Amino acid sequence: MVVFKVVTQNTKPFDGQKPGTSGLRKKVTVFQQEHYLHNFVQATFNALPSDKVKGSTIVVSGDGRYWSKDAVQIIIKIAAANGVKKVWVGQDGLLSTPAVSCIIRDRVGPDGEKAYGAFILTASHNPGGPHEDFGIKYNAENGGPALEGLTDKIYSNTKTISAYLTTEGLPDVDISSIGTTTFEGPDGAFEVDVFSATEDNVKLMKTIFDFEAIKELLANPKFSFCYDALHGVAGVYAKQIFVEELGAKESSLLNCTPLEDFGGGHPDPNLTYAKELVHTMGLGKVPPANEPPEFGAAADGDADRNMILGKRFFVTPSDSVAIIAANAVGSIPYFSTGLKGVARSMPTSAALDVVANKLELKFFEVPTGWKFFGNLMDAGLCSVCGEESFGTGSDHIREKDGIWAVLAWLSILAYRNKDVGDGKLVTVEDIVTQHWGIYGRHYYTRYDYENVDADAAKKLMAYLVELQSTLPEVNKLIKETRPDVEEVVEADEFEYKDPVDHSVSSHQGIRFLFKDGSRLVFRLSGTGSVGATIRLYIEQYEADSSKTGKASQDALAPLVAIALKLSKMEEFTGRSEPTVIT
Ligand code: VG1
Ligand code: CO
Repeated sequence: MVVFKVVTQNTKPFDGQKPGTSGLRKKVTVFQQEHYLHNFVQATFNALPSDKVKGSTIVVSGDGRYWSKDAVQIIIKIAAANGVKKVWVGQDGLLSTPAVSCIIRDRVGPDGEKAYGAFILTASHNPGGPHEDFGIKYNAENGGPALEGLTDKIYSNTKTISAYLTTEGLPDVDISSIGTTTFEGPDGAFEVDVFSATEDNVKLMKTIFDFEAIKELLANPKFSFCYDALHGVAGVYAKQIFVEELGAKESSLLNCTPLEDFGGGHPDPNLTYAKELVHTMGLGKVPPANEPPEFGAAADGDADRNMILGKRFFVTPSDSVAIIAANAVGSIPYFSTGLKGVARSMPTSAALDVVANKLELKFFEVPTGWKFFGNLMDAGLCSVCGEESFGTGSDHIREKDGIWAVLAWLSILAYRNKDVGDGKLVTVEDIVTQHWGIYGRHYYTRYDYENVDADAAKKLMAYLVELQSTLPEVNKLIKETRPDVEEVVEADEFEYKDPVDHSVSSHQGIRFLFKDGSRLVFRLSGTGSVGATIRLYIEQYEADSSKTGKASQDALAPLVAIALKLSKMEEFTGRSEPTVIT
């Protein structure tokens, strides 16, 4: 058996190893600097209680982006040196973010062991490749992203780190085939266990959804299905679940082979970046050669996001979570006893609020980032939650779950069509328009200004905060720009007090709240790797069901004009157009 030693390697702190909304994301070239990843991993181990780390099992895997395989080997060695007894790795180093969450919570190893935490190697929806992004985040024992208390500790450790532990004599481990490799370290055996990326996840999905009902829907000749993994890790799960388990045609999968550079694209499931799917579904500029499928969906690089499309129809993520919540009971066996509560991130539209109100469900509004849902779910306060950024999920795990969202929609469609017989199929569009008829419609859009000069972005945000203290000024400007828009009645920076652990998160987005319930929200992204990204969220509620059929850009045009005027967007950033509109 291979015997290894533990050695101490001196190092110096790197600037800027502060985890953002979802982990540390930087250019690959930054991560490739000697000691860079090592420092962050050691800083994480130092932030965890050492008695928990010693003898523990840790998961290491990710979305398969460029440099992941090197990173897996580096982390295996640092883990071994820090007293970890077992490292679990998905085959080829691949595990989706939701699958990691599932594995931490549900997987029991051959020796009865459970995982204590995970390093997830992903920069999610950011592009990959030698000159693009890499990322790492730590997930805790509940399967969810590390909370701010822990990420603050990690960051503070990165600023003072002077040495890390690694091994001498421990070779790179073969992660391409399933099986366990055992080594001998100073504290005894150290094991690396490579296992199927999909097995535990499929098992869990089968306990949540009625696979037979979905199978029947997919087999209905009137129904057609299409899924685009944008060359991210979702492809691995899509093949197993949609094709192998549910009988979808192999040809219904687009870009389902994971690639280190995602084929050169942005693995971001929205109308701008999921080009092929958007075209196939009849939502592109040029009509497709074939009749579009009834249902289409896409995922991001690490498969925690989802975009849901009907034939020539886009479902906004804010509507999607509201519709899933409204239809869960009945359509999805996991929710047969009802929902414990629902939650959304602050910039997500209030469509979910209206459902919660009508169905008398507990409701929570949290800051942007999935980590904020974890405490609510652990406390049994929330079953379904979502973000406007194409994230939807439930308390079956502690991450958003792209495949789960697709299965949820297929379940709703299957349920609505169970007695369709020779009749007309109930479509995605039907479900959404019926929903608007009952609950009203939240017109919604998000403007992203990517890679803006960081200083300019900060100045714009500071200017907006200042503006908030002079509402009469703001309302005067509104009157001058669009007299048809109601006045702003409240303006603040969103602050969240966690109802479970009472921790407070401040400066979570600048809000302008209008008399009729419309909202403008401004935030700086916490997931970019260079410069700054300004996000502008615009929302307007229409309760009158005769007015819910407008084109969203028309309905929102007055508010967009006001947002750009108020923020002096072009003046500060030099941008006359956003990079992405969703
Ligand atoms: C973005 C989204 C946020 C999401 C986060 C991580 O963060 O707005 O809703 O939770 O990405 O998603 P930001 O700070 O850039 O706005 V993922 O799929 O990139 O892990
Ligand atoms: Co993601």
